[in-house]
Amino acid sequence: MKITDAAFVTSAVNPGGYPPGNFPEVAFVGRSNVGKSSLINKLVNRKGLAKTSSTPGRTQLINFFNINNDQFLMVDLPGYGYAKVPVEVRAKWGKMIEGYLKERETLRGVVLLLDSRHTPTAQDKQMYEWLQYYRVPTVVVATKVDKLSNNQWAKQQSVIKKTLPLVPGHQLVAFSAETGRGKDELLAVLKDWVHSVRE
Ligand SMILES: Nc1nc2c(ncn2[C@@H]2O[C@H](COP(=O)(O)OP(=O)(O)OP(=O)(O)O)[C@@H](O)[C@H]2O)c(=O)[nH]1
Ligand SMILES: [Mg+2]
Repeated sequence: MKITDAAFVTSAVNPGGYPPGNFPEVAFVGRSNVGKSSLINKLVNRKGLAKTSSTPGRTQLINFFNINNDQFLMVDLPGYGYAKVPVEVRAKWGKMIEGYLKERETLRGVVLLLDSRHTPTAQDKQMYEWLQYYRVPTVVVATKVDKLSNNQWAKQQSVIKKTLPLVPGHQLVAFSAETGRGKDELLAVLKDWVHSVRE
């Protein structure tokens, strides 16, 4: 799939703020600072489209982007698991993410991002289980893989597969927003989803 155009649509905190569900959607979820916004920017070749930051917890809203003039929408969900955020704010984020994933009828698939250097957290595991429970098509992406040697990545790959644990049939894509590794592989998955019909 070739992405020729990407434009910010709107930000929302609840379903009332979502844009009309007229197009297929692909959402990106993962803990704060894992690289969601950087990945979206790399996929669409636009450095500043989704705001990135070295300060965790930057994306606090659900951000919708229109891809290829109404072909589909990409949805940048707020990052979970940032410890320094007050409990009530964290609960609100959880609700925001869950509300979106559960209710959005045009959702065709979710990209779950994990940091390639770390063992998946309890929240990562929970999110992954939850996606399976609701039968949302899922691809797991290990981000920042440029920070690992091939050897280290080989090790981490088995740690991630074992810890989640990764379901047979689910892909684990090594990704780097720095080098572009994994971009074509991920775009191929998105293409299938956009052309799919969910039960
Ligand atoms: N080396 C390297 N750094 C990355 C990569 N992806 C993201 N980063 C860095 O990681 C930090 C967080 O990236 P973001 O894309 O803002 O992460 P996010 O998941 O959107 O974070 P929140 O919006 O806070 O949830 C930034 O400093 C990025 O430059 C990558 O592939 N390689
Ligand atoms: Mg972000």
